[in-house]
Amino acid sequence: MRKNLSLLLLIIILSGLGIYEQQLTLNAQELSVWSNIRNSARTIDGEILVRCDLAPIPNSRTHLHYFQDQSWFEKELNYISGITYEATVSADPDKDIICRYRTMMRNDLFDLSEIIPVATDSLVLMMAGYLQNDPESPNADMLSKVANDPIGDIGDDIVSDLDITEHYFAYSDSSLYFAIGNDTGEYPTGPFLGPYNFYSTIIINPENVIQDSVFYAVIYSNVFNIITPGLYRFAGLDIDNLSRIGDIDHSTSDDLLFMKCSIEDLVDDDYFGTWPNTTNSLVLMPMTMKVGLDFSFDIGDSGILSVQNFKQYIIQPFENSLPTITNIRVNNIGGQIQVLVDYDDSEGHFPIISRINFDDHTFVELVPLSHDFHETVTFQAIFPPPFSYSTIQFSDNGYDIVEYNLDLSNEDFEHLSHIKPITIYPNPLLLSSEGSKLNIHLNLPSLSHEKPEINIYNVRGQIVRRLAGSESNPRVWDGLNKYGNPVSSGLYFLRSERYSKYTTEKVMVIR
Ligand SMILES: [Ca+2]
Ligand SMILES: [Ca+2]
Repeated sequence: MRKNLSLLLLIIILSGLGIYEQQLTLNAQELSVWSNIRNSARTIDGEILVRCDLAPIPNSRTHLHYFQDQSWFEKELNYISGITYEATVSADPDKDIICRYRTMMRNDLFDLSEIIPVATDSLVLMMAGYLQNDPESPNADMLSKVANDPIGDIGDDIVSDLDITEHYFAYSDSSLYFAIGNDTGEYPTGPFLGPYNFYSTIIINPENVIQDSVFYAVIYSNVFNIITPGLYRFAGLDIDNLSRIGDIDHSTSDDLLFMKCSIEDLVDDDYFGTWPNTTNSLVLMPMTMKVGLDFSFDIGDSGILSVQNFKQYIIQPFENSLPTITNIRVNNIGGQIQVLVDYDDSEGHFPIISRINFDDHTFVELVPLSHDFHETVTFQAIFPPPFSYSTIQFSDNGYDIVEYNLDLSNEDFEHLSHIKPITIYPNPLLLSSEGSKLNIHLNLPSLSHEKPEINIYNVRGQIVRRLAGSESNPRVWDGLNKYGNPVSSGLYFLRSERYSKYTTEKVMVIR
């Protein structure tokens, strides 16, 4: 069965969209496993926080890699909220930082058995390493590592020169760079009369249906003058349908074999399909082959399959202007106070600090309603009355604060302070009737994760019963004390703590 790779690639991308639609405004230009990549300004500690929204792919693991001082560094991601993850990179204010994400997942997408007889259990999705200067001979540190490969995973009749141990990839504006490591660190092409060693990386346009099993490969080999190092088009693993479509540069250093081909040679080939394609990606797999004098192909070893996304994220840390806040709106929604503000930052920085501080030293977070910080982003906070004079604070670097006064004490909102934080019914509570219970509504902000305990006191100030913090609204008191016995008739107090403030409501119990 032939598979349309582009369709499968879209499935993975779309698998993340259900969640996006609920939480965020989707940026159609940025359909990807890693979307809304954004960073803060440089902090006083010389660090930059980098966030992205990750499509929820089962059995996957994602890291952030960044390029600094001619090397790539790998960072773990920390969970922030929703589908947002964060990593911290150290930043020299004078140097660009190239960032890329790499996701390792189970391969549920590609079945290449039609064209290449190898198992592809795992898959790497990564933003390809980008080389700004199109270097003649890059070193391994400049290329982005795709993966290691086990030693010894080759057949008995395969020489260890063909045992792949690691592989790399990168691109510049005009070239593709490949590197393969093997078990010996040497890359002989084989004896004069064969069998011959082929070192290659297979290249597939995932959005071009694999018509007639066409794929491409950079190959380092030497079979007389018939198959020389170059960029080739295959139509199945068959020498008769092998066409040389471009030259490659090749070299050996750091025990690695480097190959470099022209992007133009590849994408201008008649069978290649459209470039750039919709997902801006190529599928790669390093492969070694043993080729007989009769031109029979045997697979030597293969490395992990990867989808290389030609998307770059480059941070320029040397400039910063502070964000501006406009259009502050305060609304009464169902007895809660909703504050909306519009946030703009000229460098597209997301804020490290975004909150409303109250005069009693408590605060609520302002939460962004979208994640594309190159546009205006509206932030929202919802919190319960009572309210007072307060300040809105934003900072894109954690120490330069942009501050606005928020005066909530005007008459438009005076009535809000009369809304009871706790409402109860029935009151009085007649315990003598069958199944009678007290329903307790906490008028909590919808965005709050706070689940306060409600304590019930008698008139002597003793705790009669604790109602644990829970999501359920209303909470219910069955008129029993903590020992499970019905309380006696009289006045009781319900008390709860929110935002460090106590609120109290009275209930009369009649038996
Ligand atoms: Ca291997
Ligand atoms: Ca800024």
